[in-house]
Amino acid sequence: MDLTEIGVIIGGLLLIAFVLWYFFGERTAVSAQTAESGVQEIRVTVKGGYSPDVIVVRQGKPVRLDFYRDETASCSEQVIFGDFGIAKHLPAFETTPIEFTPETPGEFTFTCGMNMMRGKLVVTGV
Ligand SMILES: [Cu+2]
Repeated sequence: MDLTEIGVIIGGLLLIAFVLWYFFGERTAVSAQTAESGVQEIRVTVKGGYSPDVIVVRQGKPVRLDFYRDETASCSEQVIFGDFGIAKHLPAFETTPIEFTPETPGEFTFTCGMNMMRGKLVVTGV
């Protein structure tokens, strides 16, 4: 391996790092953890936004998103997963589970009832 090849490899790695940073760096993409029951679980804190606001799950396995609403601001009292036909009321300072099984890979936006707060569910293929 000569210096040129090493340079190309390093350049390629830097490019990959840059692409990852560009698309994911600003937001926090977090993968759901699969419990023993086989359910992909993740806790989402609702406070002026969703944290994490990018959630990665696998296709074809049940998902449970535990939304903990850590505020009383009316903006966040509802969460809507339009692609899954889900609209749920989130009582303040309580955890509300939202359960479904994503059958198709893709990116699905979820929002508050006013479409102001946004998050993204990324469903990856098997
Ligand atoms: Cu809102």
